[in-house]
Amino acid sequence: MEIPLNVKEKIRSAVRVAVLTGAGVSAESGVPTFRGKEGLWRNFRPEELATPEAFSQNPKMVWEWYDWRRGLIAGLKPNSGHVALANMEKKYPHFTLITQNVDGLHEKADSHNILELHGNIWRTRCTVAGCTEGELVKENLETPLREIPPRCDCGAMLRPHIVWFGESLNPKILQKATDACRNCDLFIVAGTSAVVQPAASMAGIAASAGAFVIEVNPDHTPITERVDVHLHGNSGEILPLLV
Ligand code: BV8
Repeated sequence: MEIPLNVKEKIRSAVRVAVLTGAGVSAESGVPTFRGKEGLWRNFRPEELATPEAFSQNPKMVWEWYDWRRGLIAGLKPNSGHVALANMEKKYPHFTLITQNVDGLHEKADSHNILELHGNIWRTRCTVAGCTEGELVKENLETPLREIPPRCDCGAMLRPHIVWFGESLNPKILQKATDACRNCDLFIVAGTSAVVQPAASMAGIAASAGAFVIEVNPDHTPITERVDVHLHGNSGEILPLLV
């Protein structure tokens, strides 16, 4: 694909860059997207499982779903899109990577300034608020899990350190992401169907703050009409061309 001249110009002249990624950026690494057909597990839709209600009704089943996903993702590698974003970060004095993905592949690709809006599938926390372990976020759980559901050292059940539908995002992380959208001069939104809020509103926030907005996606999305340039194609191919 040929990158349009005005995009090259914006990439060169940008000083403050913010990037929002979704499941599409990890698709080429083999991670099933949320709304693609491969995202199904035992015929459940992610929206039916990634909720506090599903977890309180059937913690074992929700944990089996996460254990399955962790097993699937454990051996996967960042793709050229993740690597391009890690390289891009080095080129700008101000660069914020906002991700909806919970797979940890941006970190594996050596990105640094990452805001994980929806948490991280490799982290867990205790379900008991006053747990002696505190809100200690654990990273040391094996894959596959030895015990389902896994237990905290205090004996209570652990939960994935993930933001479920109907749960609020971490206010500090959300504030940092919104600030990055408001203060950037270049906003790249890649691999997201732009339906999940509040992430789906971020390109609009950047645009109304005067940023030049580039969308990278093989399909059209609800924000395609409002971005400055829509680059049709896979992020693994296009993002390296933008660096
Ligand atoms: C909240 C963790 C306060 C789980 C996830 C306003 C209006 C309507 C509804 C709401 C609203 N505000 C809040 C809501 C409710 C809800 C929501 O947005 N519902 C939607 C479905 C309508 N939001 C919330 O509950 C959020 N909380 O706002 O709190 C509140 C609470 C209640 C009510 C009001 C306010 C919390 C949302 C977080 C949910 N957790 N993940 C887990 O992973 O286990 S979201 C989940 O969807 C993933 O994180 C995923 O990243 C995210 C978004 O999906 P995408 O990343 O876009 O992936 P998708 O498969 O959809 O699309 C892939 C895209 O990639 C496609 O466009 C495809 O074309 C493209 N693609 C494919 N291949 C490639 C590619 N692109 C590039 N290259 C490729 N190779």
